[in-house]
Amino acid sequence: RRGPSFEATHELATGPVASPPATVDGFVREFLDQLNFGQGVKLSQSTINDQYMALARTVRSYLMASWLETGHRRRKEETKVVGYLSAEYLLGRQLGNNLLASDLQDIADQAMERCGIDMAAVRGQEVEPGLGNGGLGRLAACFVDSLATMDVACIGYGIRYEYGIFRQTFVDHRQVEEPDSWLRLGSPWEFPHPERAVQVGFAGHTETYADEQGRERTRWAPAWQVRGVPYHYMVPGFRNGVVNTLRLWSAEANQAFDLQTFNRGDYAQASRAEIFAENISKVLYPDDSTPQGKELRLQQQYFFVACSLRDFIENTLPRDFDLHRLPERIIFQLNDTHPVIAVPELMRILVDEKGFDWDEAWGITRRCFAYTCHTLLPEALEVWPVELLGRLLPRHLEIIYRINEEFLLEVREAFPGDEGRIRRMSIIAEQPQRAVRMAYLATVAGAKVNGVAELHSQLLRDDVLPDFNAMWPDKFTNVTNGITPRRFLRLANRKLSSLITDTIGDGWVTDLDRLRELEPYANDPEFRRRFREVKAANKARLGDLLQVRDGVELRQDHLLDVMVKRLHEYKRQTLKLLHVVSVYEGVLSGRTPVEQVTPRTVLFGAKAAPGYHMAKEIIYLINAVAAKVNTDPVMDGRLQVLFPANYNVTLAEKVIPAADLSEQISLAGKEASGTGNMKFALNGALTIGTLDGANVEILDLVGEDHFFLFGMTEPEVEQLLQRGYVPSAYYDQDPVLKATIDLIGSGHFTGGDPGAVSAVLDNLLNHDPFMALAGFHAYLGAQDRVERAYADPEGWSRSTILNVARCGFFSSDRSMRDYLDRIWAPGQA
Ligand code: TH1
Repeated sequence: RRGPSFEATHELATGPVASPPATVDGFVREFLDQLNFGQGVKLSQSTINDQYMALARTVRSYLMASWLETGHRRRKEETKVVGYLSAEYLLGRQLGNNLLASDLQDIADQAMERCGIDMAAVRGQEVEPGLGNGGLGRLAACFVDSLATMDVACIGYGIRYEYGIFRQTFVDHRQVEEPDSWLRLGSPWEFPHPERAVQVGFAGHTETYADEQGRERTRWAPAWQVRGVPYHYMVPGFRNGVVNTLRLWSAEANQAFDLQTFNRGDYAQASRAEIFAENISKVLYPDDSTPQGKELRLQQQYFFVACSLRDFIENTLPRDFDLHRLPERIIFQLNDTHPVIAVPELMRILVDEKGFDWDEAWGITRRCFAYTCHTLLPEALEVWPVELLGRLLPRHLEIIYRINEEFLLEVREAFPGDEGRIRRMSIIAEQPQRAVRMAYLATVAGAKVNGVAELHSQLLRDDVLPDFNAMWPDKFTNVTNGITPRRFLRLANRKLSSLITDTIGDGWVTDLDRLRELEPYANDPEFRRRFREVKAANKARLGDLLQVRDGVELRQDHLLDVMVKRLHEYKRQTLKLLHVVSVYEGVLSGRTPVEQVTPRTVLFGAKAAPGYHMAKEIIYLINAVAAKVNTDPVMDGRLQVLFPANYNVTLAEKVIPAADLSEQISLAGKEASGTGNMKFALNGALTIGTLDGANVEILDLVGEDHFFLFGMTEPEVEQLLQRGYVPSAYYDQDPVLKATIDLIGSGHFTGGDPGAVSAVLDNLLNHDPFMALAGFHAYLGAQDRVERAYADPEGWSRSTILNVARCGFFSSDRSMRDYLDRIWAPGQA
């Protein structure tokens, strides 16, 4: 039914593989084939899930020719490949993106209509693969999208978690986590390749022996092994015939179960090995920016990295490839420290398995890796106790020791007699326990080290790795993060996309700097009116969704003020909440006449790491405040707080295009970059924000008349810390702050129980590590400026248009160009 068979076509592989015709007829035929022969049902009996599965497989079959062609071309090309190593990929739904990339949106809509199928319901059937926590995982997904669109050879390597980020619900205002069984109804986008499985060893011991030439060699005898099975995902470029590959590894037992034990009747024991092995890729650790040193997490890290290196060296490079030339063919980009164990793994492969000299192997390894650091929080820099690493990966620990020894010799040579520096720079920390500092290992091994925004890269040089910067200043560079305009503008905001395309053409989708051409239209009243119409339509769409999804009403006449991101103290959701309560308290106490309150809906979205107690208390408090404020007649409905549960990529795509105000209010020096900030600005929201992360660059580009800046600079934060920060002093001196906190402390929001909020309030008044109280006054001032600006719709529209026009820089295509120029192919690009 497909013409030439797959095998025959693939073998010939001289021209394009036949795709189904890109017409409504062709699409309907392929879809019905998939429904009948793939899913095994007739249209009349099919469920929504059948229809979703068949539609997904239909879209797949349109992309298949390009995928095969791209793979074939890459094998011939002999170019350098980017091996993106990331423990997280927060992909979001695939159907819409793949329809967009293959330009089949309209055809699919018409085809489904012809089949009498509700396309919106079918789209709603997809469970997004939530294989990441937040910004770091989403960044990886944006990067692979951009590389495909730019036709750069890239393999994304990661873990196929059976359970992604937990599903959040609220019970009595508190977060409850439920497992995310995203694979339950089938996963039509993945291609398992058990024939490409690789073995990964763990634990055991090392031994030395003499090879044929009498050289002393080391080998590792692992105590146990698991099988890594790759699952391939298509990463289509935007309408360019390119489809790259994301290769995610799933852990399986080598032997399903022990038949003898099973026959003896000990069923639990018989399947123990299987369960043990499969645990490795069972679930994503739900911690964002604060790793916890759990053994299973190290197993996950080594597992996917060992699979990936093996896969690239043995199965992707041509047979008999001379590994001396490895750096010509691969650059492994380390997405934070999670994959850094790849460094000793490559050394082990080269030295122990391939018989390379140490120096030779090290010369190669240092050119095969580059390291991206995504944080500044000291508690977020991964360290692995020597005891644990030595037990799980004994050979890797030996290799790390030797890397460290030779590195410290280098330091001694560069800075003779400076023993303090040597202790500071050692890859092995001695206190509080002996542990491997993964960021240092990555910095020593990496050809380049980059931060993710200008400010962050500077602080990385000055505060986190100053000794390394002194030694190798040229190693350090910046690449400011970006977001893919395909998903976050073209797909998520079709109305704004059409308006932009009607005005300046559609080149912006792959060349986002072209948005500059919108600047003159900021002065065009008709364009501004259409821009406002788009925002209103997006708000209505979000209202419809929230009605169905959460049973809440989104007031269409309100300023929509949005704070969506992981729940973290440094991001300061509490500061936003203090603002909300202060508005309410003002009315309650009679200080503010209610008619003077700008009608506003504050929308939060945030998951807390399940073990992060304070974050969960803050979630409780937000929900408690919402319940009161939303229903207290004194507010006359002018202040609403919404907190839809389970914020994820799918919800983001609806929330962001509807937002008026974007909250980016972390304490300066704490948010490495942020990427939500970019998504909002590009969708026509104005930012209220601090001089932190990429906010600094957004402000530079849009100009301070179109950005609500407030708060301390990073050096001012440091100075205040030096002087001694006393949060209670702000409480004592600012009557509005005092009244706000007292209202919370009175139990007003918690059924008269002050104890229910004491953890959050005690922390604020006595510690406040992220200086929410110090920021309160300036933040309220900035919110006043927001309200004055919002009262002038023409001025507001003008600013939002200028935000869109001036933020083309934040395309992840630009980030990828910067990686190519500064890290992956300097001098070549
Ligand atoms: C985030 C940063 O917090 C954020 O500022 C940045 O925009 C994003 O990465 C992308 O660069 C991080 N996420 C994690 C997650 C883990 C560990 C460290 C970080 S930093 C698990």
